[in-house]
Amino acid sequence: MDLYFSPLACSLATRIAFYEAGADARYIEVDTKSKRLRDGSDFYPVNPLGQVPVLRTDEGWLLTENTAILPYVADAFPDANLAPQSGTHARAKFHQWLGFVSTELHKALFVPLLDPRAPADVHAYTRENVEPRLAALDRHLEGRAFLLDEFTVADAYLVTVLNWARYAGVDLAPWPSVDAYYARIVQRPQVARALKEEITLFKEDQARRQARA
Ligand SMILES: N[C@@H](CCC(=O)N[C@@H](CS)C(=O)NCC(=O)O)C(=O)O
Repeated sequence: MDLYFSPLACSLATRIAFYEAGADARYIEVDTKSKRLRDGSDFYPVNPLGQVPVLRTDEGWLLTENTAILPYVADAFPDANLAPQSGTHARAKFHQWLGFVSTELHKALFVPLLDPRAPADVHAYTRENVEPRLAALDRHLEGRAFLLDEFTVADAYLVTVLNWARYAGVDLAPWPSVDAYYARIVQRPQVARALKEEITLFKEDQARRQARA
């Protein structure tokens, strides 16, 4: 499979999923600002929205949306146990948390907080929404190691999103269970490996931008 990704973007969750599964994949870097791949080719034919992640499956079809890609990867490697494979309740809870991370954290909080083009009142409004969402997450994570009973791709997505907190000026300390969860999950060997590699790629990308400026 091919993963179109951008360093430290939400596509990191799928890289973590592949690493946790011990699966081979091809990683194709996208500059989401210029909408070009590293070889200069146009990314819009791959995703008309110009967003990562995009997964090209082994059959050659393209899949977008974290909430579709992550369960797809989990289902493709069932031995890795990255999603509940049966049980209406367990599957529903899995999708509940994927939806929460995607809509309540990723899109509702971090996209506006990280976007320098967002007006100051949008930033102020968004900051008001940080507390109730992280407080709800904190209550859920109290006494738990993962979002569900075991590590799933929902955790891969959550750690990816929480990793943006420092860049968004959000201190996780007021939510001790969230803070401890993040500190713990980044130490998982495959999460640490994925993060380390993408931090290097992110820095290289920044250096290229500065050299062009
Ligand atoms: N709805 C998509 C959104 C993905 C998304 O927000 N990707 C960001 C990176 S985290 C992106 O590519 N941003 C560039 C842009 O929107 O132009 C999903 O959940 O997968």
